[in-house]
Amino acid sequence: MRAADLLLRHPEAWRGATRHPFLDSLRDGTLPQEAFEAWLGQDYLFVGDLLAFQARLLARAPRPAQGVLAGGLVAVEDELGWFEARARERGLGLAEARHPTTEAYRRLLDVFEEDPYPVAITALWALERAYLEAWGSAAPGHPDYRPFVEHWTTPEFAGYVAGLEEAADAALGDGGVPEERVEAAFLEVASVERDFWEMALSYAPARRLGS
Ligand code: MP5
Repeated sequence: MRAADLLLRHPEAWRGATRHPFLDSLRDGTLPQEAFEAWLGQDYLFVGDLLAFQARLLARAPRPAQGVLAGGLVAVEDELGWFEARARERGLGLAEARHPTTEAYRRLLDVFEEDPYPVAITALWALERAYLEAWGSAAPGHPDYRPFVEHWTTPEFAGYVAGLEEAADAALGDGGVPEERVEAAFLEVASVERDFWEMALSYAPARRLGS
């Protein structure tokens, strides 16, 4: 199996992860400000969790995959600084508590950490590929949100995702890991990615009701 086969086998799940009213309204500018803020705060927390996951994945990666994973680790630390700068510009704080969806994603990363390496590298590829496609669907983005659309649609980011796909293909090609587990991990990523968009949209009205 190759990583890209998973996209073809599960088009509906993948569509759920990469197309969403959150992204449509980000493109046309109708997104409620609070929904965007909710996403920003929660994604910052997610990226912190992802950094820890990537660091541990790098530690057990085979030699040919170390380059792409080491580059990704530096990029993700850089990205935390980028989030902090964007939040400062908007006058927002970032020290929010994890929403249950963000917490569920963190626990899923912990599960992948216990999985064999081919499962974990495929999961990392899937979650990065999801962001590449999701933000691509929001392009060019309303001017208020354009820096975010650009961040996940650059040729460099697409190149990184392609590098992860190569690493995943190499790992999957070695065999030795049950295909069902790889497939299940892919579907778990697709599902929690959809939940993440859903969380951001539902967070805003919920917070208004509570205030
Ligand atoms: C990514 C992300 C991509 N930032 N948030 C979610 C919920 N899924 C995937 O990771 P990165 O490091 O921002 O490219």
